[in-house]
Amino acid sequence: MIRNKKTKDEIIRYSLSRRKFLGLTAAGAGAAALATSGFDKLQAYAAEHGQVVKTTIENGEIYSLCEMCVWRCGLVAKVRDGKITKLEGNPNHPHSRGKLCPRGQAGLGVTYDRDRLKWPLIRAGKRGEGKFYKVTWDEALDYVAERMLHIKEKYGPQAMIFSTTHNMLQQQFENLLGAFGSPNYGTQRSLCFNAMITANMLTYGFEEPGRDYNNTSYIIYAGRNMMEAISNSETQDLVEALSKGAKVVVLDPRFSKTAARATEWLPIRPGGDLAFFLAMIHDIIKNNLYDKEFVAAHTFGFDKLKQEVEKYTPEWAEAQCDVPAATIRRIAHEFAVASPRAFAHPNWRTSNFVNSFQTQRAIAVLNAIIGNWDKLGGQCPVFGEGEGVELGRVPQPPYPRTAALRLDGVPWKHPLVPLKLGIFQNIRDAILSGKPYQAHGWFIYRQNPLNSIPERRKTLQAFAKMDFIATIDVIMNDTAYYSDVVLPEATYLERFDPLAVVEGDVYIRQPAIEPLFDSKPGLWIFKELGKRLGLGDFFNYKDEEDYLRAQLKPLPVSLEELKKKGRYAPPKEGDKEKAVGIFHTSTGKIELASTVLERLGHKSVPHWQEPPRPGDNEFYLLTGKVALHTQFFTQNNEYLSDLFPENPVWINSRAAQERGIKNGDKVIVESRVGKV
Ligand SMILES: Nc1nc2c(c(=O)[nH]1)N[C@H]1C(S)=C(S)[C@@H](COP(=O)(O)OP(=O)(O)OC[C@H]3O[C@@H](n4cnc5c(=O)[nH]c(N)nc54)[C@H](O)[C@@H]3O)O[C@H]1N2
Ligand SMILES: Nc1nc2c(c(=O)[nH]1)N[C@H]1C(S)=C(S)[C@@H](COP(=O)(O)OP(=O)(O)OC[C@H]3O[C@@H](n4cnc5c(=O)[nH]c(N)nc54)[C@H](O)[C@@H]3O)O[C@H]1N2
Ligand code: SF4
Ligand SMILES: [Mo]
Repeated sequence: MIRNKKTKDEIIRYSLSRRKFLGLTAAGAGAAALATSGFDKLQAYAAEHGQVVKTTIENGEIYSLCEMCVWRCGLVAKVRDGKITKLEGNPNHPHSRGKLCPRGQAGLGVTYDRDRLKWPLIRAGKRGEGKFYKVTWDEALDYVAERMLHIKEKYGPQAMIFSTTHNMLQQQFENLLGAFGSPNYGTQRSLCFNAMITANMLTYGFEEPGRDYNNTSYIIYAGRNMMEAISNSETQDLVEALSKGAKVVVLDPRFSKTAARATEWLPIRPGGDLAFFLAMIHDIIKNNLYDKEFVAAHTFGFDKLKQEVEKYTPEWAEAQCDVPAATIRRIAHEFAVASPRAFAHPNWRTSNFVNSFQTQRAIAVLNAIIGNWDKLGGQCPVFGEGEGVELGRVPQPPYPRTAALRLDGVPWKHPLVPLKLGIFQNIRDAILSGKPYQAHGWFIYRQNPLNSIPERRKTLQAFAKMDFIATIDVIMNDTAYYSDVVLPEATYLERFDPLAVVEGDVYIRQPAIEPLFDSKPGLWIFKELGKRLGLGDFFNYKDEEDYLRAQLKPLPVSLEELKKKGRYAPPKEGDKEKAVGIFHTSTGKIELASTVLERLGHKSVPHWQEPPRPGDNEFYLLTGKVALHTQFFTQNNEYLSDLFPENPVWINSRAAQERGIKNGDKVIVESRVGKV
């Protein structure tokens, strides 16, 4: 270790217990201190440490983008006397439409969190002991580069894993791994909606169809808790559709807030959705309720589908999913009659069960046979992420070629999974087995794999096999806590990021205040690290604004103008339909029977796969988002934690009664992989 020159008093100790700061304040200074703003507390803390909290902009309103979740709504930050006093929704951004959700409004709780990461840190004690040296950026970046180059030299670039969760800097992150020469890329998608994307790619030839909430009269959700797992604009769409009288059916084992607001809630057996949808398809075909003209003209493989679903009667499905056969028949009938002003939502958390992929295929196929494609109130073509405008690029050389296999088995074991999404949890298994080769380093940006990949113990074992782990974050999350180097990124209200293209328009994220403490924008961090890794040519921009100018080069808008308005909307050529209205499958049609699955030796049509069932005295453990938190990011946010401090476990009330468990009791939840 090169850090032994440091003196003892520069060591900072962290603790993993949540809300430590709030606890201390309450006990030490009482209610008066709690009433002061996050900013004042942070400033007092800075003064104690001889730091000045600098701000440049004194007063004004700044257009920027939220980062409290991956929906990235447009926001307006109000700045008074150098402090951000309030965040509001940008009326001109399609994701916010003038409104921020509670998490978005609580964004100041990140920027003005006294516990936020403030300085680069290098581990002082053992991994997971929580002791770090406070160091300079030069020291930290030199150290990261030295360790990464050492791994590259000794084991090859493929021994470094790079992982991140969807973000506006993804292109620079991919640049880093591409230039470094590693094929090992971990994203959150396989913990999130890989199954949905893969199923839609195979059925429609693109990632996710859009939905016309404005004109719909019937929506089926299966495990999409839209009222709590908020996608701001789509949640607004649902509220509107309900108020206009659309029927909303929610399949969820839990009585979620979406179930509570729905027209009809169907408590379904976990993992049973596939049976429900197969039976709907069976019933709609059997009763000739499908759109024959559309099926003949635009789909492929109907006869095979018909043959397969013959056996999936509603009575059969009832035994698999606990929804009564008569209910399935009624819903199938209502849905077909409402079509084409009807859709079954493709859902997001779709990587939970062994049959999730088949479930997603069944949903895609159900939508296709009722002919709701490109019809009012049905499914519709939309711009994919980043589509619609061609931005300029900072010039860079091509990436070095790599012959190494990917540790996640994509595509050599798993040819259907898109390369840019991968299978994150497989990387962990490969670290543990050392096959097909041993990884030695892990570079993590904006992600918390220690919490987000199921079976934390196993992830800790994988960490233990790493010679080196670096994390870039804004808080000391669990993963950072176990890292060797922690780099503090400036929060989203303090930095520029690469431009965002949403529905064919360009949006800017820009600082409302200067970065607090010694935090730095990601664009700066990647450039400085690239330089030290000998990869400077791949980060060929002077500073953040220079990067954005290169992106804007082909467009008739200046950075200054974009900063002022927050958005550039180029004139649209033709309509969206023209841009994305074709099916990019090998038959050019919606594939009810997938030619790709067939070619790879799989059954080509959706079919039943049995999910595991719990044994006696066992339960399914399901998770669901809550409206006031984002994943593992917001537990320390003073506004959100005050409103939602604990995450209780729910159990069916009859099952609870049988076990003598009362509301508010503490229970132990135990499984094969751990106990809480
Ligand atoms: N038990 C359980 N596990 C789950 C889920 C669940 O509901 N329950 N959900 C799954 C799903 S859907 C997903 S998408 C994954 C998510 O998995 P992860 O992405 O690993 O989880 P997050 O908590 O969203 O981690 C994001 C990290 O980004 C950091 N961050 C936020 N803003 C910034 C920034 O501006 N810069 C930097 N550098 N860092 C920032 C946050 O502090 C946080 O630590 O988890 C999956 N795993
Ligand atoms: N407030 C808030 N909003 C968020 C997020 C957040 O962390 N907080 N995260 C964002 C992200 S990354 C994502 S991916 C989306 C996720 O959006 P959703 O997919 O809607 O999220 P979840 O709440 O994980 O799961 C939805 C529901 O599925 C139910 N469920 C579990 N198993 C089954 C099953 O077998 N069948 C059926 N029918 N239902 C089942 C759960 O009870 C839960 O209510 O939310 C996004 N929005
Ligand atoms: S949905 Fe909420 S948290 Fe997510 S980006 Fe929009 S306002 Fe921010
Ligand atoms: Mo997600």
